[in-house]
Amino acid sequence: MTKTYQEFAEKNIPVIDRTMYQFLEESGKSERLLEAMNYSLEAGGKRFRPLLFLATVSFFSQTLEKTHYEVAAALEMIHTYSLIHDDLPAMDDDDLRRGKPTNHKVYGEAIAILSGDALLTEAFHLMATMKIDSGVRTELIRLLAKASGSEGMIAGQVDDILGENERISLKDLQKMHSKKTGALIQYAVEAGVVICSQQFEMKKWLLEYAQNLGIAFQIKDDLLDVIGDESKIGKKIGADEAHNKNTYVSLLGLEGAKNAFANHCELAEESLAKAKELLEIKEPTLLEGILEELKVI
Ligand code: GRG
Repeated sequence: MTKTYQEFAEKNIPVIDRTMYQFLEESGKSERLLEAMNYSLEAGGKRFRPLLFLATVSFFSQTLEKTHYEVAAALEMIHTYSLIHDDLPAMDDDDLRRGKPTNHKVYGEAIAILSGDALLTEAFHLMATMKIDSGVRTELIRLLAKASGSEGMIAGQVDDILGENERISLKDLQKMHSKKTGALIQYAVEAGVVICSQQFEMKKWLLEYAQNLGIAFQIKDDLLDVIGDESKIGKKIGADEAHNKNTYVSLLGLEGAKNAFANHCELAEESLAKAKELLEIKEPTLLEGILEELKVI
C-alpha cells in the first residue's frame, strides 16, 4: 500500500465504520438482526468503495464532512448486503467470506436474507436523512438505486447466474461485470463528482477512470481465485472453476488475463491524468494511490 493511501485508509475507515454502526444502532431493530448485520460489516472488508468515494471528494480539495461519510457508509452497507446474498445457497453457496464463516452459516438462511435486506434498506434510509441540498440528495439516491438495482448490480448478478455452465463472449463478460461489480465502483466516483458539483468534462474523465478501475478490480478478483493466497483473500481459491464460471482467466487464459489487467490499469491512469490536467494537479493523488494498491496481486 502506498504510504499516503494507507494513511488515508487508516484515518478514514474508523469514521466510515462509526457512521454505519451508530446509524444502525440508533434506528432501533431486533437485537438478533442487528447482530447479523454487524457480523458481516465487522468481518474485515477493505472498504474499497467508500474510500474510493472519499478519495474522489478529496481530489477536488474538499474537506471531508459528515455527509461524505454518510454516502461512504451507505455504499459499504449495500456492498455488504450484496456479499451476504451472493454467499447464500441459492447463489454461490459459499461457506467462507472475508476469512470467516458466511452470514447464513452463523445465523441461518432466513436471518442472513433479512440482514441483507435490512442493510440495503437502511443504506437508503441513511442517505435520505443527509443534511444537504435536497436536489443533490435526491440525485445521489437516484444514482445509487440505478447502480445497485435491477439496471445495475442486480442485473449483473442475474446475467452471471443465467450464464453459468454456458460459454459467453468476452464482450458479454465485460457487460455483465460492468453491472455486477462495476456499477457500484463507478457510483463511488460519480457520487464524488456530483457532491462536488463538477462539470461534464471532469465527469467524463473520472468516469472513464472508474470504468477501467472497475474492470481491473474484477480481473484481479478472477486472477486471485486462481493464483491468490487463501490466507490473504479469506476464501478458498478455485471456486470459479468449480462453479464453471465465466471469468477473465477462463476466457483469456492466465497470461491473457494478466495482460488485460495491466491494460485496464494503464487506461485508468491515462483518464486520471486528463482529469488532473483540468485541475492543474501536478502531485500524485489518492486516486492514483488506489490504482497502485490495486496493482499489487
Ligand atoms: C446478490 C444482488 C446481489 C449481488 C451480488 C457484487 C456481487 C453481486 C457479488 C460479489 C461476487 C464477487 C465475489 C464479485 C467479485 C468482485 C467483488 C465484488 C469482490 C468483493 O469485493 P471486495 O474485494 O470485498 O471489495 P471486501 O471483502 O474487501 O469488502
